[in-house]
Amino acid sequence: MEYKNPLGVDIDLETGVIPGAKKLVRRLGDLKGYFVDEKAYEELLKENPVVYEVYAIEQEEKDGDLNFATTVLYPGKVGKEFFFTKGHYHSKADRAEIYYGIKGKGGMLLQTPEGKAEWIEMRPGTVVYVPPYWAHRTVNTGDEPFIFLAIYPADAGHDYGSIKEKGFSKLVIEENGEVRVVDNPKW
Ligand code: S6P
Ligand code: ZN
Repeated sequence: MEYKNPLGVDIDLETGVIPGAKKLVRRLGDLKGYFVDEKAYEELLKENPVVYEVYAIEQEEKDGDLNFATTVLYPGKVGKEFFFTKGHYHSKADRAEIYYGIKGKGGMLLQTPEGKAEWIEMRPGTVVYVPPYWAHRTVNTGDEPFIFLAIYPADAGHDYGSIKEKGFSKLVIEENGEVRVVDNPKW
């Protein structure tokens, strides 16, 4: 039997960086078609800001093993809609996931394949359980980076397809200075 080596790393709780992790950067240009207000999207695209960064420590895609990753989701809006991650189902749809809030303010939109949506607010210390089969997207509703840790099965994979096409049935917007979760008119 060959055993893998255990690993301990310190997440920088101010920046979200995991030393030695693989870094992925998503700019606004990578999120074409995701925001409802297309005019506001095209306007902000001139600056093409970074929307989020992911620092991931990933294993081979085998069952029983675990990956973990931090996400640094920057503050901002496209029209009324707060910045968010793309959102995905898992390729192995029955794989669950745990999120842990580290810094900043935001929340998670979850959705079943039938379109039933839930919104869970997150702050530092919040644990969110993502059950099997639920799509999940995080949203920054604050004015500083929203940083969280995700722990997920190594064979979960990401299925972005249907969220890219249809989005979520709910939008998280700012209206009169308040965070509101409303029906998506394009759903
Ligand atoms: C992976 C986990 C997170 C996200 C990350 C970016 O299962 O849920 O690490 O990958 O927050 O979101 P997305 O939707 O672009 O993968
Ligand atoms: Zn996931």
